[in-house]
Amino acid sequence: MMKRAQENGIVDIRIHNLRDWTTDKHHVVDDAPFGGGPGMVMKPEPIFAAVESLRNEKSTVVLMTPQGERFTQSAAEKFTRSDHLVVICGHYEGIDQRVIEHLVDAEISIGDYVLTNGAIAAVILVDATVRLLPGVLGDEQSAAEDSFSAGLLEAPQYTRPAEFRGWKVPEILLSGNHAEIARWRKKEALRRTRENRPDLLR
Ligand code: JFH
Repeated sequence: MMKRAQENGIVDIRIHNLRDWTTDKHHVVDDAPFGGGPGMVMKPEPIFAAVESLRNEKSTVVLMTPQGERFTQSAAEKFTRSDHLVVICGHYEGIDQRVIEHLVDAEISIGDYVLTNGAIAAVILVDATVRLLPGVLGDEQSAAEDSFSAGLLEAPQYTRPAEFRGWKVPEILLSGNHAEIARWRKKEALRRTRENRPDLLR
């Protein structure tokens, strides 16, 4: 999807290496934390140099971090309206706080688990954001978007054959009664949401 979007001129995705903005012989981007403790911290200078050379007046600078605000569909809808995203992907255990306070517009976490690095999280943010750009999705997809925004999980789906290994497709779906089908889907969507994601029902 991202490849096709790029080929169609809908989006331009570039990957940069922070080490290209270092000035020391060994291209060092990390250092030990002030105050002690385990792990290494990303140095501010290469990140400031990189972002200041890549951003423009319209850029939104995003930092992927487990400490960030949760990434949601509505966050993707906001980012897709941005003209230019600069996504900072760290390695190591942390990032100098001055980057967060003086360079970053949004600190984002994709979920409550710890990845090995920010690039893995960035792929998810970029995918969810790019697919919302006009021309990336077909019409069927855009309509399906409404159902997530409606705040419920989707109803189960079936395709041919109507019977597989003795397991039958719910008869209502073969009935042609569209009002009854809509009612069934609403009921199943609620049941699934209650079972898998009760938090969505508040
Ligand atoms: C990232 C990493 C931090 C230390 C929890 C308590 C102590 C390992 C850059 C985003 C989401 C990420 C994410 C994003 C960027 C980076 C690895 C960071 C610590 C962890 C250990 C480096 C992880 N949603 N999950 N993970 N790491 N912390």
